[in-house]
Amino acid sequence: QWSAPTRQRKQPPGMEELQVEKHVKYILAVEKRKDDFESVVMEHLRLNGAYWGLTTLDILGKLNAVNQDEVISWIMQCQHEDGGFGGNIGHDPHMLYTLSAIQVLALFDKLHVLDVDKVSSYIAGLQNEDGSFSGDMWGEVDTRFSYIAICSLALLRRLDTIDVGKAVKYIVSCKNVDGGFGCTPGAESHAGQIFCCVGALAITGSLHHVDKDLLGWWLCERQVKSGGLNGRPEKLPDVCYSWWVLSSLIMIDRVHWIDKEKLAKFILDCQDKEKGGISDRPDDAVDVFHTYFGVAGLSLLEYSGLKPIDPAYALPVSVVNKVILGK
Ligand code: GRG
Ligand code: ZN
Repeated sequence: QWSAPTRQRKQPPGMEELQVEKHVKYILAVEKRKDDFESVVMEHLRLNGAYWGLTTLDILGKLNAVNQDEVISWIMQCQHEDGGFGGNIGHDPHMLYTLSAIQVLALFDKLHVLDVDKVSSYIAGLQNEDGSFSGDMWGEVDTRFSYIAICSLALLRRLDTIDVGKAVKYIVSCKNVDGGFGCTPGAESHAGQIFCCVGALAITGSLHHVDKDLLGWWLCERQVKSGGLNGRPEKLPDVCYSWWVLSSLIMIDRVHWIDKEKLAKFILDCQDKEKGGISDRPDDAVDVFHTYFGVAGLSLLEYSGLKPIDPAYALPVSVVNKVILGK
């Protein structure tokens, strides 16, 4: 659907280098810490955090630095009787953590440890009559959950357990006159929501519902003077939009509408060159979330030495090829 990236681009002179070793050290340290501020606030998000950290390590070619058996055993303890996963042991099940569990197991090529029927029936059970999805038993509806359901079931090769036609129809009902998508019908376009809708449409082979020129225009207007991207008009740039916006532009074949070099420079300027990690904007504090989006963004920009990442599945292309195409 989108052209395969080539990995040969050299960094122009004067551009910061990606501090690979420092970022690896930073992520490994965050994975181990249990009692500092970031770990405490992230307690409920740990499975999602594990996905961010481990995917970043894989893109950097360092996934083997973690103890795979320990991670898998902890993930399986986050699963509930109904098939869904919580963000940590003893936490309630939710779609988001269920996707993270599937993604991390896919990274380790260990999807076979799952009871696929059980997990897919948890996800399929959250589809509503109008085709939309709720995030958990409490019922909040959002196109984020449409993406999560579709991405999860595609990775499990069980898209047949939901009504894909209705799911697509619901996503299309969230399309706005500016070409973008919101979280529910009529809600404002936002880059994060656009990634979810375009990603779900890409996975289900339904990108013909997108007005690529109109949406491409809205997305490329997200680039500001510093080279960074924002998530909506008039907002500040933030490294995470290097993922949400760029992946969407690639999926609709309009990535040449932004200045890729300036964006790479913005991301590289957000590195903590001493302690490792990447922040949302230059000179802010780093976190694992923005470290992932910075590295994943650079991978989408074909930065040399990084594994290519798939813009729809948010996993290394090699992992997607193995899981989806069996090669
Ligand atoms: C596997 C990559 C992946 C994702 C899973 C959770 C999810 C699916 C998608 C989330 C999409 C989304 C809504 C992202 C936006 C997150 C974000 C930075 C929200 C901030 O919004 P505001 O309004 O910030 O607080 P701005 O930048 O508009 O000021
Ligand atoms: Zn951000």
